[in-house]
Order: sequence, then structure tokens, then C-alpha cells
Amino acid sequence: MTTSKPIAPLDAVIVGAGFAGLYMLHRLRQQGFSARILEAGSGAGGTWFWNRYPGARCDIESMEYSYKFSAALAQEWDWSERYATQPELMRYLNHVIARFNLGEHMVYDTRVASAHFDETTGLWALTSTAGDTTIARHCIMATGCLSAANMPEFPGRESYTGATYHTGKWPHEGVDFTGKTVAIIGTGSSSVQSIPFIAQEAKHLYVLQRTASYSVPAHNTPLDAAMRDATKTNYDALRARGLAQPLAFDIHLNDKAASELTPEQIQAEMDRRWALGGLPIYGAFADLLTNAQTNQLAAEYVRGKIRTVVKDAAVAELLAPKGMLGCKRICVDTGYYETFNRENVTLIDVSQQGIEEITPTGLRAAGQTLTVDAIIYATGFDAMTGSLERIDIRGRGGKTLKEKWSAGPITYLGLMSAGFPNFFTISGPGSPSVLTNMVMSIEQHVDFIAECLAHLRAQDLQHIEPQPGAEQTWVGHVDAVASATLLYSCNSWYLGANVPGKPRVFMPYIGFPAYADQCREVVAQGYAGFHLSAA
Ligand code: N01
Repeated sequence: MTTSKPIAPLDAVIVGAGFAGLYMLHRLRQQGFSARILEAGSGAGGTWFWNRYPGARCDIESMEYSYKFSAALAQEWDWSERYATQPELMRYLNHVIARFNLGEHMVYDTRVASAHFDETTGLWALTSTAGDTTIARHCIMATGCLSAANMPEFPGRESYTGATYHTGKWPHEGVDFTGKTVAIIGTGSSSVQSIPFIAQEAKHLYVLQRTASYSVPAHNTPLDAAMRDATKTNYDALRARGLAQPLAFDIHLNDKAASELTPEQIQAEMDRRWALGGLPIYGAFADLLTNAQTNQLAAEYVRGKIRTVVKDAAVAELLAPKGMLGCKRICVDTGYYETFNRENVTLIDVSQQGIEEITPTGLRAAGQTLTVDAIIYATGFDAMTGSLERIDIRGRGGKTLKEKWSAGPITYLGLMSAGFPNFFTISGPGSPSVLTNMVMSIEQHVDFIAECLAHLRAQDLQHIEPQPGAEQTWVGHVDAVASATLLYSCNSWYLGANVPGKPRVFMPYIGFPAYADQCREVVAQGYAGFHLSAA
């Protein structure tokens, strides 16, 4: 007769196998902790596993949007293009899994439905949708900021009989739009990247735009060995430059405000940024995101470029964004505006009446009835909080995280929330996360958590949890910093404004790299603002 031994709880369970979860697992294993990743997908990659829409690629340069924790990894991996495609990012992450022997500690096809803290045992119990339970002392959410798809409840949505897609849940086998009439709803980054590709295949593409986005050309290029070597011989310097800047990558930050420059210098600066391409446009002027006048100088420059590219003046005017540049995340494209010169592409303005109805054969919007073979929802995500609130997370006294965050997320440093001991959020709301090169912010959070667990073990402590006063102060600080910028001035997903009913709260923290210094200071002061306990 065999007797089943009780299974010892893990030191940590990690939810999600993207950039965050993989590095977290590696750090914990390195430090001798028992840890396991639970991943909803059938493979690793997180955001990059799900967002497989045509043209998906990163908007931060590959040599910066990659791990820095292992110099050997950075030296041996050869990125093939300036901006990595989704498939190349997947190859990279799978290489990381193999290289650091992470695979045996990862469980796929396991969507976590609940995470409950047991006050008697001091342990977390995570239960999957299939009913499997994992017990661990620490629960680390690496669930991503942009992973809970936003599907607007348009009237009649379920009645549609054609094919429906969401860019954030794209079929792994791909989609062939050849000869098809297609509607795409939304004009954010995902749409801006996919539209040029879908337009080349489809018989006709209708683009339904509620708000125009600012987009800057990527000027993507292949990277040859000489280019890569030039970076690799001095990789640390590139990383150091990036980490000293507010987006945690090198945006060639101009330390001058526009008011300190002549009109000729302003023009030259914008020309230089446009020729360089991509997100370094954020670095054009020191006061780009704090001074409306400066902002509109840069915004008008982009609008001018759109008017130059798009031949139909009325279409160009619709595509020219009206709000502040950078209030919503700036998009990076290859041939986006040019695509609207194609005869098989029609832009439809839904800013006034919205999408009126989805019908069995298509949709009605802006007074037009469209019959289409496929509808693509490029409608974004319930960002930052969605992936957490869709899990039934309960801390002390059975209180749910969703309940606690009903008026907006409450965290200390975006890392923990009072009432939820040993529960960590990697790049959680209240941390720089989406406003930075995510890989750098992820590494900073993972290092903090790994060092924290080592500290608890060394001091024979069991629990860590923020002090309520510390998190209230932090939440107020996050809001105050955002209020001093132009980022409050539009309806962005940073504010939750894209999801009906979501509280209007600025979720990420504007403040890298000072934020990283602040975290170091918290640790130096014996985890100031946290309560550490033995029982
Ligand atoms: O989502 P979005 P996304 N009726 O929220 C529209 C990152 N990312 O997936 O602006 C009609 O930006 C919505 O309109 P509006 C990046 O951080 C990175 O494109 O709310 N329209 C908007 O146009 C990015 O910011 C990369 O008025 C509706 C669109 O749908 C983030 O992910 C690539 C609507 C959604 O745009 C999200 O990007 C892709 C409705 N009811 C994404 N609801 C790269 O690295 C929403 N919309 C390159």
C-alpha cells in the first residue's frame, strides 16, 4: 500500500510566463527557492505569445528591449532587425527558457481562476479553472499590463455571423484575408501596425476610427554583424544611458525646453527625430509632456507630415490627431499613413456616434451599413488592473483585490497592496511599467522581489506587507506627479478611460529613473513603509 505524502508548499508561485515571469523564476531558482510558473497559454511569451497579429513587432529597439541580467546572453543573442518582430521575440524567450533550464518549473495551459490567502497557514492557494490547486508562501503576479483584452459591448455583437478577431488574441495559425472585405475597429498601436499588412491582402479594408493616433515612422532596418558588434562591445554604456532616462531606454533626451530654442532649432530638432524614427520623439524637448505650447509645436509637425503623405485632404484631416502628442502612447509604424492612399482602404470616422450596431452581416456606423467577411477588434486592453481583477484574489479577511481597488488601484510602489501579505505585482499599477522599456522595469521589480525574499529568509521572517499609510501616501504621489503633466488631458488607457465604468485614475507612475533609487532607499532603510513579521 502506498501512502501519499503531503506536498510541501512552494516558496513562490509565479503567474505568467512572459518577460517578467521568466526572469522571476530564474532569480528565485538561482537563490535556491522552490518556484513554479503557472501560465494560461500553451507556451511562454506573455504579451508576445498572444499578440500575433500581422505586422506585430516591438516599438523599442531590440538591443534595448532584451534582458540585461546576463551579459553572456546579451552577447550570444543576435537580433536580426532594429525592431524585433513578434516571432523573433518568441524565439528569444524560448532560448532564455532553454538556456537557464526553466522549462521543468513551468506549467502551461493553466489559467489561474483564484488566489486566496489563508490566514491560518499564512500561505496562498491558487486554483486553476480546471480545479488544480498550488500552495505557496509567496504569490507573484507576472500577469502583464496589457493582457486582458477589451471587447466593447456593441449592440448586436453576438449576432455577427462572419469571422471575429481581437488583435490581442490572434489565431496562432494566422489568418488569410485574401479576397475578403474586412472591418477593423480601433486605431491604436496594434491597428497602426497591422493595417498596412491587412490592406495588402484584403479586397477592401474599412478602418473605423474613434480617435486618431500620433504615429512616427519606425525606419526599421536589418541589423548586420558590424552594427550588432558595435553595440555589444559597449553594451553596458547603452544600458546605462537608457537607465538614466525617463523611459528606461535611450530616447536621446534633449535637456532644453522648446522656449530655449529658436524656431530654426526647433524645426531641425523635429527633422532629426523624424529621420531617426520611433519613440525618441518623446525626447525632442525637455518640456514636451509638461508644456502645452511646446507639445503643440511637436504635434503640429507630425500633423504636417500626415498631410504631406496622405493624398486625400479630408482623409488626412481625419487622421491628424487633435489632442496632445504623447498623452496616449505614440505609435510607431511602417507605412501606416501611406496605406490610406490605397483604393481598397476606407477610413470611417466614428468619433461622433460610435459604432451603432453589429449586424449579422457586418456593422452600422457613421450612417453607413457595411457588409464584411471579418471584423477585427483592435480595441486594446483593460490595462494594468484587468489581468489582476479578472482573478478572484482574496487577502486578509477574505477581502478581494477588486473590492479594494474599486475606486482605482491602491499599491505601495506598484509592488504590493496592504491586506495581501506576500502578494507581489511585477510592473503593477503605481509603478513606471508601461511608461518605460518594460524589460528594464521588469528586471528592476524582479530584483527587488528576489532580494526581498532572500532578506525574509535570512532574517527568519515569514511575511511582508505594505503599511496602509505608506500606500496612501504613494497613491497620492502617483496622482500628483501625473497631474503636473499633460497626460491627464485625454481619454487614454493609462487613465482607464477606454473601458466603460473603469475609475478615471492615472495608473502608471511617471518617474523613472528616480523610482528605482526610491526602491533602493526603501530597502536601505529596512523596507521602509512595509511591515515585516515572523508569524
Ligand atoms: O490598444 P489601444 P492597442 N468604439 O487601447 C479604439 C502596446 N502595444 O492594442 O482612442 C470605437 O491603444 C480606441 O479608440 P479611443 C502599446 O503600449 C505596443 O492598439 O479609445 N473604438 C483605440 O483607437 C499600446 O498603447 C505595440 O477613442 C474603440 C483602439 O480601439 C497598447 O499596447 C504594439 C472602442 C484601441 O487602442 C495598446 O495598444 C501594440 C469603442 N467602443 C500594442 N473601444 C508595440 O510595441 C476602443 N476603441 C509596437
